[in-house]
Amino acid sequence: MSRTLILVDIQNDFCPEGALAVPKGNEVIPVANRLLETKGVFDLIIATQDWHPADHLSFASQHAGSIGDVIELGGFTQVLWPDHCVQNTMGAELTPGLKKDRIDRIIYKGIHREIDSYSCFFENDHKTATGLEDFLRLKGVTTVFIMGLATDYCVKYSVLDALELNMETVVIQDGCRGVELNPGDVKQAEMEMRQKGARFCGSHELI
Ligand code: VGL
Ligand code: ZN
Repeated sequence: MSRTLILVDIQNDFCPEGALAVPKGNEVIPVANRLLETKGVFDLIIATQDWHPADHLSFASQHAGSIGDVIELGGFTQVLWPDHCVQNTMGAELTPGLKKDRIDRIIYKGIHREIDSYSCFFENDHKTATGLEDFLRLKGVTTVFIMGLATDYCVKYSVLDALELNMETVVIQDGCRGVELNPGDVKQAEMEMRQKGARFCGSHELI
């Protein structure tokens, strides 16, 4: 049985000084590295990258609105973000501190201008697949461990989709940090993931 780790969006723009800095986002790097360096913990490692065109419609710069505003986009609610994770820029790169040599597969998301994609399985229309589900099915994966950035967006939606896809889903809690546009968002996200069936663990329990 393969143990699969999904590292969500551990990219420069989500770390301190990045364009969409997640408070203490850099603190997940040593957690990831410890799991990657310890032999036998995981045998399949996926990393995702938020990967937007420069004119992505989740960017406040493409609208009259301000950062943090909520608009309607293609029939779905959309938070407006600062320009971030633009394809082929430094901000979109995995953080240099991350031990990348053990990553088996990168999944890019948010690549279409018209629709955002928080989940690493489906875009926000809940239809367009990123290819991750097919890849995991092909590998016979039924359990996924998920950690990364940000707890209240991409981690949360990835976890909820994994559960909907009937995968056993474990959140590595100390390997996640949240944006917290509103105070309490992380707690709320954790509660929602738990209610839908996610299990939580600490990275130390896996090593
Ligand atoms: C994310 C907001 C916008 C994330 C990505 O990775 O959680 N959040 N794009
Ligand atoms: Zn994004």
